[in-house]
Amino acid sequence: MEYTLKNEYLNGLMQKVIEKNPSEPEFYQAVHEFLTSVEQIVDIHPELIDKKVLERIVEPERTVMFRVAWVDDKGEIQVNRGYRIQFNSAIGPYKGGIRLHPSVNLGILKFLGFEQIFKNSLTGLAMGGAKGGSDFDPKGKSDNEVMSFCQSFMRELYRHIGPDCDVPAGDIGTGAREIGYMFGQYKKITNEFTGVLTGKKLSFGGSLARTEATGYGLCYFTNCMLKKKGTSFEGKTVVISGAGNVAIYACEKAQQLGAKVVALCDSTGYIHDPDGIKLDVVKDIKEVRRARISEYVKAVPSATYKDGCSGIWTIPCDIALPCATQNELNLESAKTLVANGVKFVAEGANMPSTPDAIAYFQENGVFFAPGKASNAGGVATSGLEMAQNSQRLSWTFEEVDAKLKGIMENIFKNADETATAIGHEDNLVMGANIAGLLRVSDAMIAQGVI
Ligand code: NDP
Ligand code: 2IT
Repeated sequence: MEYTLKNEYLNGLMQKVIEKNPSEPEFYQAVHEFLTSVEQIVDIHPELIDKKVLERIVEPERTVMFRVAWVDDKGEIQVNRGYRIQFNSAIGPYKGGIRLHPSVNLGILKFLGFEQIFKNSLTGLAMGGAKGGSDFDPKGKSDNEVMSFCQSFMRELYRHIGPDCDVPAGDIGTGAREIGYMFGQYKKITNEFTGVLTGKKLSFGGSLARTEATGYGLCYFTNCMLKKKGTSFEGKTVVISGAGNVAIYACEKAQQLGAKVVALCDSTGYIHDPDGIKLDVVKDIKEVRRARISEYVKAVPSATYKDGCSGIWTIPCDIALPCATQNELNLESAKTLVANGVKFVAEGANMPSTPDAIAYFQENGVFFAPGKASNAGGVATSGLEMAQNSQRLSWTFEEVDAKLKGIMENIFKNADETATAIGHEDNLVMGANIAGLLRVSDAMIAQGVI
């Protein structure tokens, strides 16, 4: 892929990013998409160049990399690498998830941390951008091994985070179990019970609706897109990739709003249930037993299972919600989806669609939403968890859910109006990047050269 831009200055900046960050293709992809949007406004916002906002924003404020040694159930020592990228704190303490997956590397976490800056800005809350993680694979590990890893990970991370400094949370491979072990270790070392992590269990400071928030928020956002086009979820056929936290609760809310969700997948394959996914079966497989999605057909014999993930995009649908991982939906899949009549694509995962897939959607009348806008409900509700922790209060499910819905509707309005204002109506990629950036750039300039 060539990462060029028409604007000479922005093109030079892009080439500098490539030179300074060797072998980080996902980071280049995220920066390139961002600069392509910024290209639309550099003339009317000369401060972005004069004050070197763009040069500064592509450079993380701090990157921590560390050894994570732990002992497995056989008594053998294992060594993983841990990371925390504290990308930007202009509008609030660093905030973002922790990914535990064997594919994790510096470039992937930098793309995630970079996008988190604009996502968090769009929520309207006071949160800067960060991301962390490790190449540790929780799959197939015992609870004891996961605890051993999480404790070792936190033995180093604790010195870099804090409730007013950096507040990590879940992401791929990190759910309530991992957050619990990390929280316990942080508390043990610091002797402080604070809201230093979000996504905690309810018994020690977690927020109601945080588990559901990313998936529900994605559907609230998609609902705004549907509404703009004079329609709704009612009676629509939906395909959702993934079968993790985001996918499960996107499925739940889409069903509540009257849609029929016909497919889900995990990294081994996908299930197709033309009668509509039975979510209680999926929750039992994924949340209780931590098993493979292929188990679904044992409980629902009328459904089918196929190996491989990309086949899920060959299933005809009106709405596609990619909720698994980056670059899972490529140009070929985009063409198949369009040929089969898809009209709306909203990203639950971070950067799941390749750039050529996004361009294809936009050129073929598909209303497309980028993850940094449509999946912001998770981190927004993390922000609400932080607020509750600071007050030492818990809000009801209904209160949190209503705030989440309001935030998602605001994000849609902001991204949509920004896109229209620059002459690119319905281009939510541009709208989200620019609306997210302007708040951060205003704060960065006001705070001087730091
Ligand atoms: P989970 O770990 O709960 O689930 C991830 C799902 O995606 C699993 O079904 C997993 O399958 C599948 N998956 C992961 N990696 C791959 C891969 N390389 N190829 C194919 N399938 C894969 O994670 P989440 O649901 O929390 O996260 C999903 C996406 O949503 C990520 O992009 C994440 O960054 C993003 N996100 C998450 C938020 C949150 O609050 N949790 C908030 C905003 C965005 P398997 O089990 O087989 O690995
Ligand atoms: O990508 C994301 O926004 C998340 N994984 C959630 C981060 C958070 O701090 O809740």
